[in-house]
Amino acid sequence: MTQISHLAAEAARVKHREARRDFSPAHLVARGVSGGLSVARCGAGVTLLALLMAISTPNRVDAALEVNVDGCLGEWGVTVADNNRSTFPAGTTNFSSGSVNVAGSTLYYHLEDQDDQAGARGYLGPEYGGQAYDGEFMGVVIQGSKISIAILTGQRSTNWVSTYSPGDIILQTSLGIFGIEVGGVPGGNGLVTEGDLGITFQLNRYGNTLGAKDSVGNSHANPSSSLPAPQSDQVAGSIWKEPEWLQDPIDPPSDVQMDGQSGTRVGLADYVYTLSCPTGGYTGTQHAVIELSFDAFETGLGTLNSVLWQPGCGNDLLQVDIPESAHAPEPGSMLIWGGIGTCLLGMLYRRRRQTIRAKDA
Ligand SMILES: [Ca+2]
Ligand SMILES: [Ca+2]
Ligand SMILES: [Ca+2]
Ligand SMILES: [Ca+2]
Repeated sequence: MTQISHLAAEAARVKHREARRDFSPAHLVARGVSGGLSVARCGAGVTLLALLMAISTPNRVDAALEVNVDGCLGEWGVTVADNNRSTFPAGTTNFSSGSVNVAGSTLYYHLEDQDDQAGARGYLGPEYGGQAYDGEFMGVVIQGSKISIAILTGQRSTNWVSTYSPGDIILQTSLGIFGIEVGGVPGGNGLVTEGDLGITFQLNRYGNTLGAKDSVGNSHANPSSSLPAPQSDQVAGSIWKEPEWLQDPIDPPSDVQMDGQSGTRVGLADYVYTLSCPTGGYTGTQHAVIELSFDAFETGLGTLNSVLWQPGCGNDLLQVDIPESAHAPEPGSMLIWGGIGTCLLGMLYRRRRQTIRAKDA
């Protein structure tokens, strides 16, 4: 082994050790967390505070896959390309959902990439619509309280207006249904980031888009005058608790767009919806990417159970279900919590004994 490769191997070992979620007292001492030694002797409140901070620091947890919200999906293990040449993370299978490990993190996914060259009659399951409506890939990564979502689709702003109507993202959680405004007015260069215009599409009974209104009240194509524009702060990337939903017009109807009139705004995601990867990579004409991150704790999300997204006409559906095990506390942190409980009981017991002794004296 040469010196350089030896150093590289050692660096890899160190990195591997760092990546492990080790909250054992010995490990905490080694890392200079002051409470480590005190676990055994159940020290003062400061010690407990240090331990609590060590446990609850999100960056310490499963942070291997680093999501960069830029419209490029390389870090997700996805290469976007036209004419059925896109590739997806190793271990995933088309027309399936589940989880795979990408760069050390668990990626929950739904992969359903239909023929990129299919016209309007192309089957998507459950309905038809071809590449313009194809929901191709959804990935979800949970790292501490940070949730990141990636969507690959044929719903792009350069489609004919009549075939463009991206729905909003639905989050099913332990504290109710949340929505994320997708935005994306028809036409233009298709680059949408957080704070850009929100939009509500109006469809006919066949699922074709008649028009839309955006969050500053402008009309696109020919929406009826009765279609309400989304309220001014329902911008792209905004997160809403318990909004009402507009349903798609095709049987069976399902919730697909926030109505733009209800719910409580609880946050703004780091967000992009784009036709190309600006830092090199995809510059084709068949796909668009939605990529976002937000903090579940700050938005009061509770436990995330499922993420759903579909075009406004509901003819294709991406759905990722998050298993309960994704939210289970780490065995290491359970040990610490158990230790803290024992310490607190011990402290109470000692205090009581001291009180009794003081009385006896
Ligand atoms: Ca990215
Ligand atoms: Ca496709
Ligand atoms: Ca699909
Ligand atoms: Ca919307």
